[in-house]
Parts: sequence; C-alpha cells; structure tokens
Amino acid sequence: MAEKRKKIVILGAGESGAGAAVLARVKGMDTFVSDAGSIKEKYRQLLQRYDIPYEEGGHTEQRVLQADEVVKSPGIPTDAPLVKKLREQGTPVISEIELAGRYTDAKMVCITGSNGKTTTTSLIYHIFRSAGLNVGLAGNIGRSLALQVATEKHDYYVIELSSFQLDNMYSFRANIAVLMNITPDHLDRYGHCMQNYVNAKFRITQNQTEEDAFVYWNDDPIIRRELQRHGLKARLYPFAAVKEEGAIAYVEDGEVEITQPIAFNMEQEELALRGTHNLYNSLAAGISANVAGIRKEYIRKALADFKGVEHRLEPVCKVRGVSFVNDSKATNVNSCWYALQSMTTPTVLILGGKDKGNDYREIEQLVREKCVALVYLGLHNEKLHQFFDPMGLPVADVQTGMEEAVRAAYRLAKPGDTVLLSPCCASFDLFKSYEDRGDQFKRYVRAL
Ligand code: UMA
Ligand code: ADP
Repeated sequence: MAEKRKKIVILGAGESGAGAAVLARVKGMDTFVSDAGSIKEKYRQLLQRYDIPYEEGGHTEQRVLQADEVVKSPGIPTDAPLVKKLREQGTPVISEIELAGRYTDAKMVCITGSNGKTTTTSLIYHIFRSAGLNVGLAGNIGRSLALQVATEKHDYYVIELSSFQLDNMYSFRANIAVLMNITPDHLDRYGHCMQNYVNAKFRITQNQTEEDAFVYWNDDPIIRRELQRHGLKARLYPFAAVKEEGAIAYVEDGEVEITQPIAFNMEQEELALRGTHNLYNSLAAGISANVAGIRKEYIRKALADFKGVEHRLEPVCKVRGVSFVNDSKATNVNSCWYALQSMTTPTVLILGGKDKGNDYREIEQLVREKCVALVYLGLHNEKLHQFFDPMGLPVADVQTGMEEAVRAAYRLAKPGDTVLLSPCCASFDLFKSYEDRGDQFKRYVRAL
C-alpha cells in the first residue's frame, strides 16, 4: 500500500508562503495554501504553475485543522485565533525557514538583530559572491529561502532572519549566526514584553554546535546578559568599535583588526560604509567571511567596494548647498540615533509616521546637539509636539505627505546643512511602505 502523503497547510501566500508551498509540493507533500486576504498576482501565478491548490479571502478552519503540519507566514501573529487552535490540538506550526532547512545541506550564515540586518546581510552576500562562492541571498531581505531551496542549488545561504521567522524555528541550525544588537522593536507582537522579543532573537543560536560560530556586538548589554544565561556551544566572535576586553575584532590606530580565526587587517578609511553603526556591520561581515575561510584580499576588496543599500543613510543629492539623506528604513528610535550620530553638519530632521510605542528620550540629546529644525511628518503628530516642541527648535507640522515635507525642510535649511529623513516610525499612515516613503523623498528632493 502506498505511504500516506504528509498533509501540509501553508498559511499566507506572500513571498514566504508561496515559496514554502512550492518546496512542499516539489518534495511530494499533500500541499494546500490558505490566505486570509487576496493573493498577489505574482504569487498566484507561482502557485498555479506548480499546480498547488489554494484558497483566499479567508481560512477554512476545518481544512487547516486537519493538517499534519502547518507553515505560518511571518506576518501572521502567533496569537492569531487559528494558530492558537492549532497549537492547542498539538499540530506543529513551523516557519518557512525551518521547512527549507530540512531540505538543504548548504552552510547557513544567518543574521538577526533589531537594526543593521539588511545592511550586514547584503554586505556578507557581496563578500561571498565577490570571492566566487556559490551563494544564495534569502529571508527577511525579501527572498524566500524555501523557493530557492526548491529551485536552485547553493553551497551557502546568507539569510536575514526577523524575530517573526525565528519564532517558529526549532531544529534549524545556523553554521554562522550573527546578532547585531537588541533594542525594543515589534513589541506589539510580543505581548509588550521585551524578554519575549529577546528570547526570539536568541533562537538564532539554538542547535549551534562547537563547529559553529556566534558573531555579536560585545557592548550590547542585553546580549551580554543573555549569553550568561544561555551557555552557548558555538565559538564566540564578539566585535567592538575599539579594542576592549573580550572583543576579537575592533579598530585600533585607524586599522580594522580581526584577530580570529585568521588575523586580518585593513585601513578603516578604506571601508565603503561610514558611521559607527556601519563599522559594526562591516566588522560582523568581515568576521563571518573570515570564519568561512574567504581569503583576506577578497574580504578587503569587497568591504571597500560595497555600494550600500537603498534607503539606509543613502545620500540623495545637494540642492543649493543643502545635502539630502534618505534613511527611510529608520523605522525605530535606535536606528535614528545612529543616523543622527553620523551627521557631520547641522541637520534638519524629518521624523514621524506610525508610532510603535516610541520612547524619544533615546535621541533627545542628539537632537539638541545636531538638529537646527524638525519636520513632523505623519497623520498624528501630537506625541512629537509634546516631546520635541519644548526644545524650542523651529518646527513644521506636515500631515499631507512627502512633497510638503521636503519643501518645508528645504525652507528651514541653510546652505551647508543636511536634511535627514530618518523617521523613527513605520510608514503605513501616509505611505505604502518604507520604500515608497524613501522613493517619494528622493523624487521630491530631485524636483526642488
Ligand atoms: N495573511 C493571512 N492571514 C493573516 C495575515 C496575513 O493569510 O492572518 C496573508 C496576507 O493576505 C498575505 C500574506 O499573508 O497574502 C503575507 O504574508 P506576510 O505578511 O508574512 O508577508 P510575506 O510576503 O510572506 O513576507 C514575509 C515577511 N513579512 C513579514 O514579516 C511581515 C517579509 O519581511 C520577508 O521579506 C518575506 O516574508 C520573505 O522572508 C518584510 C517585513 O516587513 C520585509 N519584515 C519585518 C521587518 O523587517 O521589520 C519583520
Ligand atoms: P534592519 O534590516 O535590521 O532593519 P538595516 O540595515 O535595514 O537594518 O538598517 C535599518 C536602519 O538602521 C537604517 O536606518 C540604518 O541607518 C540603521 N542601522 C544600520 N545598521 C545599524 C546598526 N548596526 N546599529 C544600529 N542602527 C543601524
């Protein structure tokens, strides 16, 4: 008698779910996809190409509950009623990354953290590719790992992992795990409990063995505390901005030094990315490449010729002496802190949007030091008024959109100043996404 095929249900048919469905199908599972909303045309076509049955506009509970295993898209909260029901009846709910990890023996280089994930992931990928390795780029950066595992063959994957993806990972093992930092973010998804979010981030180290590497920022108080609790088996590679106890990578006398596993150095001046936060990103990427055995000259060259990532401290242009910088991806307060810290001229800061429970005290001092004016851009700017108005800086309140915000910032700036879009907030009140927000910024700046 034929063996009963495993019944797998995929919840959500976006980048993550559609890729998981293709992999499950290719591996011969009885696959069904269920989406609560409407499926984007691109993903609908993918499902149809692989002849995968699906539903949209709602989850048929009865069918979902019959699954042997469920793959949950990262955008669906773990406390969604249907997910709760699955858990209660003992059905395993996994993430797409967990599924994909079962079907590849490629080496996994995984990057997480509250900030710097995409930049570091892109930089590591750039070094690996420049060194001629057969490497795939996947995860939260916007490309399904499962789809690549189903349709391509790579020796390495460089994977950006969000806490939402880590939440449902159990057996997956990262050969090189990178944890950039942990600061409050997405707390609405973690019962407003910071420790829940911290625990999710630390899942990147679970299943690591003595053969594996854990790369992390030595000065992050939360990471340090958690390390003591977790007793990791992996070899540790902590990095810091300057030479200090414990750090195996740092800058000393203008030289980037990585001391383990193979001694590496290059001039800090040569690094393509500027600012303290980007030094961390370059160190993390350099260590990961070093651990993977990539030759020094490839690492040096790639750290020097990396082009940067759009919407992250991206220089736009200069208009009559005023520089414009697009940091639309700064969707939390900590990333804006680093942006302000890297400013070398008086700054007009454009901030605001959908607040995620922000505490602006973190940037208060830097705003006093660096900013000459503020533009509040959002549908609800009351909290910004309340916090920043007492500083006495010139302020513009913009509720209509980017065009007016750019004009207001330009009016408030003098030649020699920088207008910085680094909003501290999500974009969804006035824009489709942070990319849309950054694209509009660049368009209206260029039209000045
Ligand atoms: N859906 C349901 N049921 C629900 C809710 C949503 O079926 O209860 C459906 C929607 O109708 C939609 C699909 O699920 O069709 C979308 O799933 P999703 O929100 O998980 O999005 P994907 O397109 O699969 O993209 C996901 C990540 N999205 C999120 O984590 C919200 C992408 O990260 C990631 O690039 C992609 O997988 C590939 O790994 C985006 C993101 O915003 C960029 N990430 C957050 C961040 O960076 O801060 C974590
Ligand atoms: P993520 O993918 O984690 O959101 P990005 O690389 O996209 O991180 O950067 C997001 C924002 O955080 C940008 O505004 C960027 O300037 C800032 N940033 C980048 N790297 C770091 C870092 N190591 N620490 C703090 N902020 C950073």
